[in-house]
Amino acid sequence: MSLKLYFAPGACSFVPHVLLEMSGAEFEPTMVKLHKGEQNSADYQAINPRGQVPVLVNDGQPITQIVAIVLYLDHIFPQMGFLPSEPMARAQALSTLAWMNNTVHPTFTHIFMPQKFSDQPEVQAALKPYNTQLFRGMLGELQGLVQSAVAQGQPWLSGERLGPLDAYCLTFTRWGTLAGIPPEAHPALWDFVQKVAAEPAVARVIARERLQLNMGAPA
Ligand SMILES: N[C@@H](CCC(=O)N[C@@H](CS)C(=O)NCC(=O)O)C(=O)O
Repeated sequence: MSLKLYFAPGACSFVPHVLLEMSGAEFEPTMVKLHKGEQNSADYQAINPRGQVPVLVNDGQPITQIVAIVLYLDHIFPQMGFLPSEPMARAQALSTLAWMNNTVHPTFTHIFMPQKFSDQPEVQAALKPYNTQLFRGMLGELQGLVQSAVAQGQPWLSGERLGPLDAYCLTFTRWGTLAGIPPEAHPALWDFVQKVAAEPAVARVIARERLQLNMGAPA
């Protein structure tokens, strides 16, 4: 096994980055500078023609898309319990992961990269505030998931083990601060994210990616 992860600091690639770090396996974290357009270079497009992170490469074979990468990591590191094994709990965790990836994540993309959705400046300008409101509502939904996990005595979103939902939750909350949604808007979510960030493997990834959790606060 030879694992390599293409990631960008603070991007959604944080999710597989955390899982790989938790696994204790050797892997090569390889940074892609999205702000410099490295994802559009011929070399990177040969790895992922869609020009996005994350890409996990194992023994020279690339896997794109967070959902596929998470399922693969869950399969090759079964001892980690990244996803629950009980069928209903597993389906619920995958349902939340799919929602995060196909709804919450693209909503933020409308705020951060509106040029991907319209070539008209006035439409782009309108997309930002509208999607910020939607994203704020989704952070509220995430806070509801955190609160119901706590009410059920679950330490993490999918049960007893820290996993992809928790890492994605941290990423979205951090992105929210970048979009002007302060931590105080969702105090229970913010408390939870701090707990996720304090886990040793997560803390190592935060340090490697040099992340500040609250992007609205002075550095
Ligand atoms: N559905 C994709 C989303 C990947 C994605 O949106 N990646 C962003 C970073 S969070 C990216 O690489 N953006 C660079 C670009 O689109 O130019 C996945 O699950 O991997």
